[in-house]
Amino acid sequence: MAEFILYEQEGFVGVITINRPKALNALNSQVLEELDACLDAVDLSATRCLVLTGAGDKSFVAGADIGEMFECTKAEGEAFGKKGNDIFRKLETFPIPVIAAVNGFALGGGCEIAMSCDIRICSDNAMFGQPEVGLGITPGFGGTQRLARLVSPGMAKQLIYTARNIKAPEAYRIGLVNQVVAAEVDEAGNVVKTAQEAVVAAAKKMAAGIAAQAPIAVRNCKKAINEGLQVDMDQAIVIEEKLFGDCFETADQKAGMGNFLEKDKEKKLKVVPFQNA
Ligand code: DAK
Repeated sequence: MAEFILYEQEGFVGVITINRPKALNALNSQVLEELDACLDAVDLSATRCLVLTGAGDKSFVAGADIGEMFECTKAEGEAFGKKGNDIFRKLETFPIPVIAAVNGFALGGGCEIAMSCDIRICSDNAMFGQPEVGLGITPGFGGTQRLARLVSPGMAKQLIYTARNIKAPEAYRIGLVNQVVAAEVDEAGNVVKTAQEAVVAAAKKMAAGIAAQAPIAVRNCKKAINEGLQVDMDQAIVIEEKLFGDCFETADQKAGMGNFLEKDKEKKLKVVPFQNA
């Protein structure tokens, strides 16, 4: 039984919660190991999209655990870095999309784990940053690489060199997040949905929209984008061609195109629902 990771299955969507709110969900070795085990246990035959969030109303993930890192030797620091990097890479290359639902702090390793996800949705009180140089270290969980690819090299360098945290609107403006949502308040001023609830609801809604598409096609899109970005355009387009071709061996392709040709979407979908195989 995991202490710091919760998993809930809602239809085709799996919700993973990093549950260490007393330490603002900081990533220690145990959190990382439990997250790794949780990913390994996801039933990919019944899950089409994941949502990753942090427990509590204050923080997504406030970084790697500074207390645990403080006494690290060079070898221990490298081992901790490898553990994190392997898991972040597992998330990034996970066969199905992963949406980060970010409320509050996403600092250091928190920003880095969010960047390992496919899509980021944050609340309007979210704060992102790579404060590592202020702690005497470089970002260690891929921050130098993913931030530069996700925003721009110049903006990544500015944020990393200055260790400056940015709020949700700026994160949205520079393309670090896909969507910003606010807490919901009724006319009398009562909170209907907290920022955390609102951001998870928005992520689940997007996840359900993804889960309603042909799952093999979605997986192949993720693979094509991820793998294509690592090579030049001539090779990238071949990756796309191969993954496109693979779709023609799926029931989804027959169902999806059949729906269009028969102009009877509802009926056809009931007869031949999108499948995982
Ligand atoms: N680690 C451990 N504990 C943390 C933490 C963290 N990153 N962030 C917060 N906490 C704990 C606090 O110690 C406090 O615990 P108690 O004192 O209650 O026991 C509790 O969470 C609440 O925090 P605060 O009392 O500080 O709450 P505030 O609202 O006053 O401040 C804050 C919130 C987020 C501004 C503040 O907690 C803060 O500045 N936290 C640190 C943020 C940060 O610098 N994050 C980046 C960490 S560095 C590597 C691999 C990876 C990395 C490095 C190397 N290798 C390759 C080896 C990654 C590095 C990082 O992520």
